[in-house]
Amino acid sequence: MALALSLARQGLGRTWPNPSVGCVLVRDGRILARARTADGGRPHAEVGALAGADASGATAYVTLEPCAHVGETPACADELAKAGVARVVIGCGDPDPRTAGAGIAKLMAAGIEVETGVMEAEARDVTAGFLTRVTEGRPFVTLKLASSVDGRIATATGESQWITGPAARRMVHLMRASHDAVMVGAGTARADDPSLTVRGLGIDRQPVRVVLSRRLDVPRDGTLARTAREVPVWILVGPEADKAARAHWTDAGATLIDCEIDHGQISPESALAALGAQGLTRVFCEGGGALAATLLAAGLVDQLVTFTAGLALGAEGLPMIGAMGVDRLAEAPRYALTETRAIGPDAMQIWRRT
Ligand code: AOF
Ligand code: ZN
Repeated sequence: MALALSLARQGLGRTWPNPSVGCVLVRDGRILARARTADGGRPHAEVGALAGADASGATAYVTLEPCAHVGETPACADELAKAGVARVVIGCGDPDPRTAGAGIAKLMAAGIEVETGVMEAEARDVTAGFLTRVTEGRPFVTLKLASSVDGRIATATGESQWITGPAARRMVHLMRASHDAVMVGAGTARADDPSLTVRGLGIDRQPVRVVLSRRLDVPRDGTLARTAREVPVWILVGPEADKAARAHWTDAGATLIDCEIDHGQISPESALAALGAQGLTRVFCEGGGALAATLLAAGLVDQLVTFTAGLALGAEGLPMIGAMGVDRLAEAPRYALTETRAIGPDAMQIWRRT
């Protein structure tokens, strides 16, 4: 199962709208075949592994309950049975209503021995994006924050490059690659003219680039506009986005998605629901401070990744998170530390919503 999980991890950011699943076939203590869900979501992991070996009498280790539905690919539960697999060991259940226990039932009906809940916490963790999309209708959200020790992201004059070192920035690119999309607010798109792509890692599949811009006031001659045909750009807009801007961005190759407005800004719930409806399972939010505050205040951040550099910028520096309207501690979303690590001269910490 640990091997199946590591296979599944390798597919993160590459299989949406489907989960990245790992499958290992074993017989007499020997590994016969292994596979993960293919890029784009098909074929499924089990089908990939079964293609590589005669699996009769084998045990299949799968991170997610095998699917029960016949779609563009056959049902994995049926395929495992057809191949004569004797035993299936499952990490976590698949909440997709087409499966949700029906995969296990099919296996058992075929006389296969089934064991569930093996390394379940790890399996749920690698499948978190898909689980969140199916059960909550939105993608799993990771918020990245990079700041000085005193939580500043720029000096008072706006200088921000670079607060963290090259190793931390490289880690950010690695994290972008394990998400389906990278998301920023319009302010960041205007201030930084970011490319939001994964660079320097030899990765061939880029995450979708998502910008929230109520008025669609993202520079039309910027990097995103210039490259929208190479790597997808999706802009979440409000009703006041004007016709000319819409036409410009559509012509440039961007996809515009209309969202609801709440308290004068794009409703974060409606934005994430729209992204979930498009099939995204894992979104990596890189700010800015206003979007970070909105998402945090709405309780829509599942995981925080913080990079902290060893310098202090003082109270006049720009804070990394905007106003959240928190009056009482109990109103603030609480996170628990799951990992802490030195990355070059900086600290990286990963926090999970409690
Ligand atoms: C598996 N193994 O590797 C994956 C599964 O649209 P389809 O037909 O490809 O089915 C997608 C559904 O299959 C998806 O919603 C989820 O329930 C399941 N994903 N299942 O047995 C896999 N990726
Ligand atoms: Zn399947």
